[in-house]
Amino acid sequence: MAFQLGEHGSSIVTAARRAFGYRRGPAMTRGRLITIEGVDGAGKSTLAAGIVTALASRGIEVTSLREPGSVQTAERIRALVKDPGARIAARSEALLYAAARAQLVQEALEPLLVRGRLVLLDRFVDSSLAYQGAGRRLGIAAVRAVNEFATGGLAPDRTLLLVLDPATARARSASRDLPPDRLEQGGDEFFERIAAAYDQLAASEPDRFRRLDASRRPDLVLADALAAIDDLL
Ligand code: ATM
Repeated sequence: MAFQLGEHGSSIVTAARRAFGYRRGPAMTRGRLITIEGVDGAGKSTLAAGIVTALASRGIEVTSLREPGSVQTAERIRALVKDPGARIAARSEALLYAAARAQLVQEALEPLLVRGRLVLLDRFVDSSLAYQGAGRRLGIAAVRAVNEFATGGLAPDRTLLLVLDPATARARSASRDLPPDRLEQGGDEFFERIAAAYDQLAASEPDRFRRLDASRRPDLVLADALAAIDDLL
């Protein structure tokens, strides 16, 4: 999953910014950014892999990335935020996710989008709004402001929200046979607040979000996901 771009990546963005005078990603990007969101255990990784395979069979190339991570600095932050032994305050946690995101935007997302690539991203700003804004009770507006700074305003063209009740999602995660990471140690109410926040975010931006019922078979979820991004391909 690790993804690296050379130093030239950011200079392409800088040159494009100079030429077109843009500040925000979506205003001039030629590529497409599709994000996948949902509580842990909802099937995001399975869906991402399914989309990549399905599009490849149609000759459509897609770059698949994940958050936090995908570039070296962000992968290091990932290891820290997931470490069950780390003592991290809620505000520090929000800033660490935002720092990982800022690095990913500058080092990978902007250069890819400027080059016209289709990018599939497992989690983005909405994860911070749901997990830190609602789950950790930092407030959606405050976390949104931090992320606006981190991303320069880059927003997804489409967001696929995998909807699954938190209890079922937690049961699925537990069956993975891995020890719970630091985030997964949150209680039931933490995950209920996250799921409710995702619902509210989706309702507030119906053009960007597509809700997918993740309680169904993976092939049915995949079929819906492909239909939900078809207009962007
Ligand atoms: P996964 O890649 O396994 O989804 O792990 C990332 C964890 O970080 C996930 N934890 N759980 N449960 C969700 C959490 N997370 C945030 O809390 N905020 C964020 O902004 C992002 C990107 C992830």
